[in-house]
Amino acid sequence: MTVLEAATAAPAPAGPVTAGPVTAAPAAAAPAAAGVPPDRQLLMYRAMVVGRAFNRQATAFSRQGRLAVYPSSRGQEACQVGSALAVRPTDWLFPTYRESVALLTRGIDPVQVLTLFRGDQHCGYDPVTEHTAPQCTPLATQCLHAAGLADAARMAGDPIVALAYIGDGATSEGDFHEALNYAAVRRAPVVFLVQNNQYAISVPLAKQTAARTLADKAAGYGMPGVRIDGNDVLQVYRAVHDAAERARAGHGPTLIEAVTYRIDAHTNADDDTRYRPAGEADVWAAQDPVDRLERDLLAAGVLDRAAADGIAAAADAFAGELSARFSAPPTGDPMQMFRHVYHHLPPHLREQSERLAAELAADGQGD
Ligand SMILES: Cc1ncc(C[n+]2csc(CCOP(=O)(O)OP(=O)(O)O)c2C)c(N)n1
Repeated sequence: MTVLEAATAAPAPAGPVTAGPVTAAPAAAAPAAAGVPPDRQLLMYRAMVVGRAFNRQATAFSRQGRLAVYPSSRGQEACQVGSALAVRPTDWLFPTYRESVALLTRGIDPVQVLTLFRGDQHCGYDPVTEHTAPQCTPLATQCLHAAGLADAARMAGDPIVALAYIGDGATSEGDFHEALNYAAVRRAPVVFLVQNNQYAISVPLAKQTAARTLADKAAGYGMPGVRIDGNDVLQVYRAVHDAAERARAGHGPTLIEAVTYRIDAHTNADDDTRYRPAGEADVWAAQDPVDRLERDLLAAGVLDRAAADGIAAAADAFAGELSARFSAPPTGDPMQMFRHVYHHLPPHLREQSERLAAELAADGQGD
């Protein structure tokens, strides 16, 4: 089965709703494999291995100057894959810049996923057909969009759920508060998934909030808060799936805090050795979500070495194909960025547009 097929397969039947008081620590969650059939666990593994290869390849593109920027989710593949597979294809995702692997898992073409990071002001895919908003760079604004869309769907009787992704740092933004408050009051069918990867660029969580956990914040809005191990794909899948079905049944939003770690720097433009203690990433690497699932599946006999090697080879081939497709130059018209915002360009933008037009003409690319 392809990654795309894996991403669009129907979720497993609903289990008990994870609601009520927050769990004290990720380890306190229920046995994760319960209720997720082996073939589905295998699909998750495959999607995570492909996601890791995608992170590696996109990071290489950024180093080669073929992408303007790439925010890697290496170390967070369990959050990305588990969440994307836990909702229905008709449910809406509201991703941040970090969610490329979730979009890939959903079945969106990898070249389209990377379009925004190439410097195009539009995302490469059609948000309406993909049921996926453009990857959001302003922190937390996507939470408001998710709450609004979900509430509108609720009023229209459309049984869809919005899954809003957000980082730990962005929970300090006013838009996060406003979106959770609105969604809870309106019983909007939203799942807010916080990937607590410990840092907002260089700011550690302890400087971001005085709350004991981010999941604790849910109580203040009157919604369930769930804290899970974000490096365990089955816990992520289960928690998001249960929260989505709870929302679909009319019981309103849930806040999920997935505790994880960003192994790579914030983006290729950032030097993480300046703010992270040496050795910290190594401690988390021992909890690596891809290795962990591989170990579990090997131990359970769901996977054998030969199959794992085959999946690794397929992921390498996927990355190679992406690299080949990415050598084609972008097709967008650079002059497009000056259109459709101002009826009359202000003098500084007029000057820039004239300069760009002259450069394009000199390159033989002008109109
Ligand atoms: C409203 C707003 N303020 C500041 C920024 C600059 N900025 C970009 S990413 C980032 C850190 C976000 O950290 P977090 O929410 O933890 O997400 P992560 O990058 O770790 O996934 C900041 C401050 C921004 N994009 N938007």
